[in-house]
Amino acid sequence: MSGDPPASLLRQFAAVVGQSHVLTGDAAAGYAVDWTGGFTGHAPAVLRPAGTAEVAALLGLCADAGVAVVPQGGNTGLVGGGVPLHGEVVLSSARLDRLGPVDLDAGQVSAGAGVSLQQVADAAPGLDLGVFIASRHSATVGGAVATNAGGLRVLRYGPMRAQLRGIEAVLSDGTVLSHMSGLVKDNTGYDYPSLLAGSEGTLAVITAARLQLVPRMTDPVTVIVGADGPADVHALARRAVREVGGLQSAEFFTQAGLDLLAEHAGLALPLRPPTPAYLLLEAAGPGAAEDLAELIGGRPAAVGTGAAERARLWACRERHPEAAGFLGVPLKLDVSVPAARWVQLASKVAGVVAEADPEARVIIYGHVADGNLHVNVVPGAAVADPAHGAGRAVGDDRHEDAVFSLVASLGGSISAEHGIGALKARWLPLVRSDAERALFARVRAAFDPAGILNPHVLPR
Ligand code: 2HG
Ligand code: ZN
Repeated sequence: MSGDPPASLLRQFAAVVGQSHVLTGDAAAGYAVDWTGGFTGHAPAVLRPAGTAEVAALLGLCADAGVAVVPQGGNTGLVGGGVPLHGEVVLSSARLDRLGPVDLDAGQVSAGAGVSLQQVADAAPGLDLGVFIASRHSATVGGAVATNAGGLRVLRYGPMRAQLRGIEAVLSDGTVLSHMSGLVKDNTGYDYPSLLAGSEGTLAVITAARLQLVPRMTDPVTVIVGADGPADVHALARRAVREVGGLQSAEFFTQAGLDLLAEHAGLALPLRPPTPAYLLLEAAGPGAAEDLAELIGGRPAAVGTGAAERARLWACRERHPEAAGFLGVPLKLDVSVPAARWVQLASKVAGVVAEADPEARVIIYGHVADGNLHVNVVPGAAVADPAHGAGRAVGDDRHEDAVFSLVASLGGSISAEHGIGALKARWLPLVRSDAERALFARVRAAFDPAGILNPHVLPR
């Protein structure tokens, strides 16, 4: 169906969720734009179901009417995957907010799709959620599973998929799938919860997840070590992974990003004099402080053990997603390469962007131990076009072409942890073969024969 849903369909939606949970007009506008301002669409209606049965009823109505649906959680995504860019109806998980009691025997909890990651992390005093991302206060369980969110502790606990012990989800024909018993060992057929992790809302609407929790850190120590550049950072991070038993995080950023944060956000620099690059390490448990001290040796370093000091050091890394935004609307590229090629990627990426657009500004940072680099690009003023959301002329793909070609030549991925969304769909053939994409399409058709779930995310 093209155009906005007819009034009769809106009345049917209201009969399921109640009139006050069918938002239209100004009330729906906030759901149509992402937080970077890079993706703006139009939400003809935002539906706020209170439970799985209501999700099933709504999807049944949408499938019958051929109305496309974009599931939306905390709207903290970075690739336009949760925004109605083509006038889709938004299915908000805001009211799927039930957090179950923690199962202390299994160290697990069941959480509705709309529960925030921070609420899961706070569910029991001695336990924590293994996935730790800067947007954790807004990002939701459903969105984090659907995008297989990564973040700052992947080297220790893996991404969201690794925390998943079960799922509840609704197919586009209204069928409810539920496998929430949380068994650690369960070889009884296809592992569809894993398949839904990273499916970006294209296969089913996730309504709840069973999550494995991890022990809460004890006696954490955070350090920022000064380094000469990517090669130095990478070598030190590799040693940290081997030599620091309680290592939780190994994060890279540069002085260029810090300078922007210092100038525009008043951030205090961690080291004086500054160095070109930095490695933030966090470790916990017995021996963490000693292991880190041995690793650092005589290098310049700032060390934090108390909550306030650690927060001050973490701000230097966690606020990096904002840094490029002070220069314009950033293009957020999230790439990874095999470990042995990370230095090449981090050293060359600004150069390939400069060849394509000499006035572009590039800020890099990321999860060095995962081979993951975030490349935030603010295109040069010469190509800025305020009419186009990303601050670029329509059809100007030079920046993505430059970065993704470099990544592909290094055997890497054009999305390490943010997903393909709308932003990267065009480049998927660079890293996934015809046979793979044909299989994706068959899987998708099996889950969503009506073709209504996030139809513009990942090519069909
Ligand atoms: C991070 O690691 C997030 O801070 C966001 O993945 C990265 O904004 C970005 O590009
Ligand atoms: Zn990241």
